[in-house]
Amino acid sequence: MKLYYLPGACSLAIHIILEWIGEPYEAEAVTRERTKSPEYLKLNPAGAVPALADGDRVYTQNSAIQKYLIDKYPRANLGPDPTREGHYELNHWHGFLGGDLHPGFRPYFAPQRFHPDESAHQAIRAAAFANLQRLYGIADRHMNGRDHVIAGRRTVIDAYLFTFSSWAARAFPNRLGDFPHLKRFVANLLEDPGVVRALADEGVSFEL
Ligand SMILES: N[C@@H](CCC(=O)N[C@@H](CS)C(=O)NCC(=O)O)C(=O)O
Repeated sequence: MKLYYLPGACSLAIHIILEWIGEPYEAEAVTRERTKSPEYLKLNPAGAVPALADGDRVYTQNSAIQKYLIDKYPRANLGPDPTREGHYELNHWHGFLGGDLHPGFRPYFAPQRFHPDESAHQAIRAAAFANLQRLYGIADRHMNGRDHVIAGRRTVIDAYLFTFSSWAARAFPNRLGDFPHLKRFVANLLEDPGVVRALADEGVSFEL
């Protein structure tokens, strides 16, 4: 099994999950340029990470890879509670993190993709920042009094929320200072051996 990742990108979630599973795997760093090469586009036509090659198949899309790993390694117990409510919670957080929060960063990191005129970029970034603050506020209130996002134990969603929280810690002027519950959650995971290994492997570090 081989993970293709960009250091510190959303693929970090899969890297952490593979560490938590504890089975042998390879992880190969790619550059943004390489994700657009003909060779890589055969792996993932969307030209993005994460991509996970397993046997003769390649799995893409973060939430789909997470579900694949939950099913492939049931003993790692990284899935939701096996109830209707548990599956709802998993889908809810995949939607919130993958559908709301992740795309919320695009205008913040790359305003030039939204307007060619440089004079518009500051306003685009400010609007994106306000939206991200709102979304992190929702996640922060959810983490009040919780050590894990769902199920009262470690699941794939912890790795996913950790990954996007690391982006806030690295990119926001006040890091995670406005989000005390998220900050505690991230601080706890920074002590987790699997998280430590995945971050070190990717050469990523950040302060809270
Ligand atoms: N919907 C995809 C999004 C993947 C995605 O946007 N990956 C980013 C890194 S976080 C990427 O590879 N970007 C390449 C680029 O922007 O050129 C998923 O959830 O896996």
